[in-house]
Amino acid sequence: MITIHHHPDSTFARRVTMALIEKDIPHQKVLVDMAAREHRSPAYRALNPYGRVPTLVDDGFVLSESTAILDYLEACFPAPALVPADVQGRALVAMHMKLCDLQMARQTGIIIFPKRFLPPARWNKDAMALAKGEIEDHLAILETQLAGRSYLVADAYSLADLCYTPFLQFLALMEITPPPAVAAWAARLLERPSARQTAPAR
Ligand SMILES: N[C@@H](CCC(=O)N[C@@H](CS)C(=O)NCC(=O)O)C(=O)O
Repeated sequence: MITIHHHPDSTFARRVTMALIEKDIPHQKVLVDMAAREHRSPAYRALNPYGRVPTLVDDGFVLSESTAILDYLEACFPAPALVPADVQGRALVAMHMKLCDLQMARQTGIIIFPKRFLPPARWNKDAMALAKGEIEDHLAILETQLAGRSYLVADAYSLADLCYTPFLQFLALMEITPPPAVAAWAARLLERPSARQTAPAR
């Protein structure tokens, strides 16, 4: 049985819970009480030395990093497929997953962590403005790649789209107006049952 250590406010853990729903994978969830700093406890660090969620445990096999977990789930539960069948399609999905982390996920965290969890007096406004500009530059690139398409790769929903979904959720909170193809894509992704069922409370 797969166990996923998670927190419902975590964007990265949400990727994994979405994949579990998309693939209808039997699993159990363990809530890591981040407010109580349980993610920093020796017991949790024994699973994930970096003290981050998500972490997957599968019959004693322990795996962290959301994209690695998504790849593992895809390999263990290939249907319904969330990657294309062809080698080049899979390579493109891997590229987009990496670019999501490099160009959007990190920057989104810089903006939304303070906005969700800290009083304005503790916001680093310069870092947040820089991150916002980087996201806007990245969305302009995605806009050209998404023109005339519904999804990033092979015009089918894939792990590439799934990886972006938790971060696209917060465009409004980040006060980012996405260009039209990105806006339509974000709306399409956020309408999926896996996204609706995992939408964060704040
Ligand atoms: N690269 C990691 C990032 C995971 C991550 O940063 N998770 C956040 C919650 S969204 C966390 O656990 N933060 C706690 C901390 O860094 O202390 C992944 O893809 O799983």
